[in-house]
Amino acid sequence: MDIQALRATAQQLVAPAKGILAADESTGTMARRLESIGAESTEENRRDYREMLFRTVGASDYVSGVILYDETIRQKAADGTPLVEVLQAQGVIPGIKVDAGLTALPGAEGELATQGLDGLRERLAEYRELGARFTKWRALLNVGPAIPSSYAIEVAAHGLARYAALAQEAGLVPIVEPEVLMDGGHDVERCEEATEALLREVFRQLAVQRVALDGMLLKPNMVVSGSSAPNRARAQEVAERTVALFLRIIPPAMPGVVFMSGGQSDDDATTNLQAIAVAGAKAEAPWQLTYSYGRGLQALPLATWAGESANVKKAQRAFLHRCRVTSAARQGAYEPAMEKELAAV
Ligand code: 5MM
Repeated sequence: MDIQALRATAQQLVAPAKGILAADESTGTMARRLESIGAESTEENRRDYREMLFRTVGASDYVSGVILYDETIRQKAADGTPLVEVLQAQGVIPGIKVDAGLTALPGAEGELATQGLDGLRERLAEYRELGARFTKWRALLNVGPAIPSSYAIEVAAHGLARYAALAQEAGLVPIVEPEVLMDGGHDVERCEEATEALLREVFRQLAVQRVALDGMLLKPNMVVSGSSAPNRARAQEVAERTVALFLRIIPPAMPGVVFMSGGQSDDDATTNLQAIAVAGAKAEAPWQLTYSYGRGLQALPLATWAGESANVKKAQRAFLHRCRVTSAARQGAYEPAMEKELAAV
């Protein structure tokens, strides 16, 4: 394992002012996204939409890497250039989602497990050939009155560490994504409790399976209230709980935490990241705190594009705007007044 190379890539991905674009929606998820704007989910439409994002001039000032899906890493832009090369030409690092989605966890009602370990070593080698330099695997825990169970937590952490060890062996930086799902009416304490249990087990398994923490990144949820909770925690509380929890658990050797937006609105994802950046700086957090947003960066450009080629420029301005404000938040420099900038372009 070339740990120097892994460390260099991990550090590049969390470079100052930058973060990651998650564009790794599987075909089913992408179909739902396209349906939401009245567009058909054809291979060409999926390509056109992602090409629009990847060719946004200036976005590479804020986006260090893009997580791709299997279809996208093999796709060519309309002019025949591989999409991977479109990214590389701008100094953006291509990454790839390598889990194969979720399935029911046997014997655990309402709980899920991630699939995709079979044949992973071979798939990783192929993705490296195709240009990927980092990877992502997502484990998901639902929150309910009696869940997550310690069984689901162990299975999730074990899979994440198995994947991470294989990714490092293949020369790819693993992004380890343990998600406590925001869906539900649970309060912020419950999210914190589940996130703590999950992260503790994840770092235990990473150690057992000999993953080099300095050559990986963590993609967690923020500590937030459930999406239908009656009194949702505000940004200040989200930030204080998230940073304090991470300081208790995450070793300083790891270069960065790249948050998901995790179903928050793009406004909330920005405001909470801003508060986290401020709290992290105050606590002298030893890792970079930045973004690996899917919906948090894409909601506005997707709606603006609406499946029409005539809207490409406008949608690119919307994407660039979300990249700018999210980067500002990551630096603790976001102000709500920045939202007016979009109307001015
Ligand atoms: C949790 O979702 C990840 C981050 O995106 P958000 O910022 O929108 O939460 C994202 O990378 C996610 O893992 C993929 O989009 C999931 O795709 P599939 O289709 O596999 O669920």
